[in-house]
Formats: sequence, structure tokens, C-alpha cells
Amino acid sequence: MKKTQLTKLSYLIDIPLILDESQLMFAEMKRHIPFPMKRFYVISNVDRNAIRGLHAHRKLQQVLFCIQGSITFVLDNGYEREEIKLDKPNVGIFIDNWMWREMKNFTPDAVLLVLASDYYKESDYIRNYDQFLFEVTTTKNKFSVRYVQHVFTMVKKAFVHQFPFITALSKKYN
Ligand code: T46
Repeated sequence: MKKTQLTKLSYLIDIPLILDESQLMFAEMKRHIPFPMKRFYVISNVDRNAIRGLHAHRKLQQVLFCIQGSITFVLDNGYEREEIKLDKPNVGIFIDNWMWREMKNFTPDAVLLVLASDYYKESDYIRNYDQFLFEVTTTKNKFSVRYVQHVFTMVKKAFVHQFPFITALSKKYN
């Protein structure tokens, strides 16, 4: 059995699935999960239209299993973006640090099980996309076209916002 499958920005992890009169899955640290787990959490009963996540972590690594139903994940490393649908209980996705994530299209029965490399620390979260792009660019010391595009859009917005004021000023003093 192939244990991992590369995606554009990450990889999927296959864990053993035993089918007898039940369905049983298991995962072992190191063999299947690439870090010692310090915490797990479960997300369920999510509104169909909800979009969760919308953040990145500075240090935290996680493996996520959609153990029932299906969920679409958007991953973004500041340079590229990809969408991955998880709909098999024994296939998880590894999400590294410095990866923006969004979760959407939760089916009503969806249950997400997350294995995390560390305890919950709000200080590890980056919940603002511009801040994420800024930190990725500076931390990885790698030029991000998307960051420049974002800065450009922000400057343009600020300029458009100020424009009536600037126009009024120039009319007054000319
Ligand atoms: C992630 C995605 C996949 C805690 O107090 N302890 C915890 O261990 C967790 C996970 C959350 N919380 C609190 C913090 C918030 O007040 O629960 C509330 C909801 O958390 P959040 O808005 O971060 O939930 P999601 O679904 O947007 O994100 C979660 C994880 O927080 C995050 O690390 O990668 O799932």
C-alpha cells in the first residue's frame, strides 16, 4: 500500500483500514504521523456554508482526517494555492507550519479529527492574510509575487480612498 501521495503543497497520509464487521483505522506516531502528537481535537456539526481556518501557524504541524463525510481544504504557502477534498476516513493530510488553510464545503455529517504537534497557543496563530504573506516573505527570505500584488492592491485602495481629498486640495490651491 502506498503510504503517502504528494499534492502540490503537501502530502496525503494513508493509514491502515481494517474492514471486518466494522471499519477500524489506526495511526502510529513516526510510522504514519511525522511528529509526536501532543493534542488532538475534533470538529463536527459545522454549518454547510461555514468557512473555517483562515489562518496559518508559525510552528504547529498537524495531520487532519475527515473521518466521516467530506471537507474541502484550501492550502496556501504564500506563493501557490491548492484545493484538496478529503472524503476517505483513512486518508489524512499533513499541514506544515507556514501554511495558510481554509476549510469549506463541510457535509452535514462531516467529522474532522486533527492530530497536532503542540498544545493550543493563540500566539502561534496568524489570522490575518496580509500579515501571513509578510511573515512568509521575511521568514523564508523568498520573494513572493503575491505579497507584492497585495501591497500594490492596498496602496491602490488607499490612493483611491484619498483621491477625492487630494483632488479637492489641488483645486483649492490652484
Ligand atoms: C487549525 C484548523 C484545522 C482551543 O481552545 N483549543 C484548541 O485546541 C483548538 C483547536 C481551539 N480552541 C478554541 C480557540 C477558538 O476560540 O476554539 C475556538 C475555535 O478555534 P478556531 O477558530 O481556531 O477553529 P478553526 O476550525 O478555524 O481552526 C482549527 C484549529 O484552531 C487550527 O489550528 O489548523 O482547525
